[in-house]
Amino acid sequence: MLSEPGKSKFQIDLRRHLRSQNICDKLVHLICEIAEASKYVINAVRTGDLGVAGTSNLYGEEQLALDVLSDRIMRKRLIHSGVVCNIASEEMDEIYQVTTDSDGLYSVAYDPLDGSSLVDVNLAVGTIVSIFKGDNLLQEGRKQVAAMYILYGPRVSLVYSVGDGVHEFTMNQLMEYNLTRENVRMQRDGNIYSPGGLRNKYNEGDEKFIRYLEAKGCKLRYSGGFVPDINQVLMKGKGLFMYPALNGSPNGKLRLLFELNPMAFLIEHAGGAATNGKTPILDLKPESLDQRAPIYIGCVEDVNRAMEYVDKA
Ligand code: P6P
Repeated sequence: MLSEPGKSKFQIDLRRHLRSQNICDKLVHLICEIAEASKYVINAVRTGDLGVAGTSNLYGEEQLALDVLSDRIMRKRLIHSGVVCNIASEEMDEIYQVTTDSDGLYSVAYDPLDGSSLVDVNLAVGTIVSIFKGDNLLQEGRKQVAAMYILYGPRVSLVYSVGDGVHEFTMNQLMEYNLTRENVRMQRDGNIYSPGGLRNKYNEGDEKFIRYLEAKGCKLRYSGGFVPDINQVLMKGKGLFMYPALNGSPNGKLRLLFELNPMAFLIEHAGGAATNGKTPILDLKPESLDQRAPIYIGCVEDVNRAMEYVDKA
């Protein structure tokens, strides 16, 4: 617990907390720059055009104006940070090389506004960020040096880990991020489940698992936004989010680099687990930027139980 004489932990800002984490100044600067960029993304979410951009992303999905604007905000901030050599975005077709000299620099993969289609019905959305040392973004997620998300909900919160606990900051009236939860921990077992995708496209094992959860008395909590749905499981410390393989979509929907790796890093460092049904997410070797994978993520017992049902299928 980070304590400062005369200061409640709630007055500890993001930079001060990062400096207590025994990481290099460049990584402190990078995470703070991403936090600064989020303030412009918030403005875009609250006031930006809700229409389509007339373009599509590397998955062939139609981009919204907010996707393109949020991506430009993030990319510009990272390019000018002075500590980034390569950038990959869910909204860009290929890696953006900032500099060929990667010595002491970082590579960043991000989803600038995950769930952007939810903004026009005023549901919570978020920015998801994965950070590696050096120039290689196609590494196993376990090699990330940091992961974070910013959740644009009724309150704006920033959650990060550099491998030493998971910590939440909440934005105050001055748009400063102050510590609100330190060393967030998952329980072994839970009573919330968040099933992504269409149930009528679930495989037999997944459908049986859902029926087991319902028989156990678990509460269904699903918003359709990966960031708020994961944040709920993480901050309550209970339950499981799943987006399984679907009939017709053997790898599910969610993206390994931009969504699954950072969230799996955070959940594991909070004492939880994340797998694709057979292998820990963080041990999957990405073969391409647009790789997808099924995911079961949350409490260790719930994830293990899911594997029992999936294995029997
Ligand atoms: P479905 C949003 O589009 C997203 O990528 C994630 O944020 C979310 O978990 C998932 O898709 C929702 O997908 O098929 O349930 O609408």
